[in-house]
Amino acid sequence: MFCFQCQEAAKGTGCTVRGVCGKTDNVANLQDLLIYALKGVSIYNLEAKKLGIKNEAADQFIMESLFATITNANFDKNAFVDRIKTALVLRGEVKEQLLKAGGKTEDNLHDAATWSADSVEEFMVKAEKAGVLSTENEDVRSLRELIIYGIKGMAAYAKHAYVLGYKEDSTLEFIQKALVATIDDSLSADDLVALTMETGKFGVNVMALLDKANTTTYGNPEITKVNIAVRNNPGILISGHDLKDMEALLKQTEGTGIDVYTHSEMLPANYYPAFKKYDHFVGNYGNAWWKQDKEFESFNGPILMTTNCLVPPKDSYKDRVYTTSVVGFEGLKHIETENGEKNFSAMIEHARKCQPPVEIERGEIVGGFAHNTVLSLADKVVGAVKSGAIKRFFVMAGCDGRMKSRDYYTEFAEQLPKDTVILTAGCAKYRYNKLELGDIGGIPRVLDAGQCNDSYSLAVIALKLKEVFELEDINELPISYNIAWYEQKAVIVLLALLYLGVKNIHLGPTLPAFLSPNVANVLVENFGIGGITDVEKDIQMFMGEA
Ligand code: FS2
Ligand code: SF4
Repeated sequence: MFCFQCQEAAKGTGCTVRGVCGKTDNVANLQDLLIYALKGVSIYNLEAKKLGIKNEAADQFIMESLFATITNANFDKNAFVDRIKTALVLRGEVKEQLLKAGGKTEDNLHDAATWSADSVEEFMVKAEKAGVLSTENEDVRSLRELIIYGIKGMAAYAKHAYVLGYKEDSTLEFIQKALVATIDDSLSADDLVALTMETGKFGVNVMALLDKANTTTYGNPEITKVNIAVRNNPGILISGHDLKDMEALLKQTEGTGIDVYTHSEMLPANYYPAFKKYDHFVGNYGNAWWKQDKEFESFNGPILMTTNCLVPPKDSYKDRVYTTSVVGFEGLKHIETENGEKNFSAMIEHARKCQPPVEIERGEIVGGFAHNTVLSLADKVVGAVKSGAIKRFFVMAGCDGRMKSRDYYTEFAEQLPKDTVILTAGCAKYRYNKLELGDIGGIPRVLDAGQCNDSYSLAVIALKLKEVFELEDINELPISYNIAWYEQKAVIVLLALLYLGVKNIHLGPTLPAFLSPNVANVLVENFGIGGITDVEKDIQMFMGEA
């Protein structure tokens, strides 16, 4: 195996024996082969699209399969074997549709479009040649993988919108175009840089679509005080990003005596008006994904993982973890969609036999500062900037992770001057959303927009401020970007920000292992991308004092 898609890549270069995330070499190889198979399906599907043939099953399968390969989403070898088999069947179906409609395929089709195998053993042999290292030139490899990781994040967001009935064919088509581009040897490094920017453009589109899907279905997030203590009933904990699963779980648990709590990236569900009507929706339990080994243990009740990030579960609570959608882990119970619905009754029965959660914290956290709320406070915010009460905003969105070096973000938040405001989204917030950082004239110093996809809100806010202050360039705003990344959704967020013209983004705790020195240079020279150093120095640099 060779995997370097996340921030925890071993030794800062790549995992080669077993993932730091817990992914086995077999699963890593099968994920590579699945991506390769998706490239083959896309070759035919794009040709078919030119003739007006729409294979929705193929579009959806490609989107979901990319999502399944995101860090910490699925560790189940069989899930990937099944997906590779399905990909090969779909590839054949699309090819047949294409040929039937009089379409042609190129004479020298890429191997991704023609290879076949039946057994797991053959898959394993093929996978060795289909992985990341099969691209020899390190700059081309770097750009290809940057694009692949961007479309993985894009596919995840597209899937969340899709389940709520929102989709954009142009995004699904772009994903396939990008897949095929990564096996096209005629593309130069410059072509791939241009495609990286286009990936950012579609990243903006997909985040806007998901924002529309979430807010149209569940209302605009409102300023909310979220309870972080517990009650004395058995509970179900729900984690991940899928708001439709949240809704279904709340509906099915209503009146059962079972309480519902959010974990990690599901915290922002507390901000949506549609979910506030449920009395048994108690609040948020715990912190970011990586603390689940302790927090799932003390929660005592069943846990539903709707998306990443799943940590390989400990035996002590393994029987209480349920997966759904693209999430998987051998031995865990998986809840399928049947006739468009998910049935959580097994989890509810399970919860009845469990003790209430052990209280690990008390109090409240405040959030719900997505674009609609912040823009409704625009006068106040603009007034505070004009009067000098707010000197600078810091976008500190992205991911949290278990590396000790991420303490930087807590210290950074603590040491920021008191006339600054943090704009956050994603699970990165857990590094500072429980600190007592106070407010500026009633505006809290940490404004949480929501999940990582709600980084879109932060971009909308920045664009609005640019308009209000009549600036030519988004970079003239008093906003600095100090973003923590971990997995591939952060990659699409980053590319989206670059596409919107944001410069001088600092990325940590380490720069991606998949950026070759030359590709990193392109990002530094064109966009001023930088890493992090130490808290004091970085604050001085951001505040223009160094
Ligand atoms: Fe956090 Fe994990 Fe949101 Fe990422 S819960 S690192 O998947 O997507 O942010
Ligand atoms: Fe390593 Fe990250 Fe890949 Fe897991 S996802 S194998 S930790 S680089």
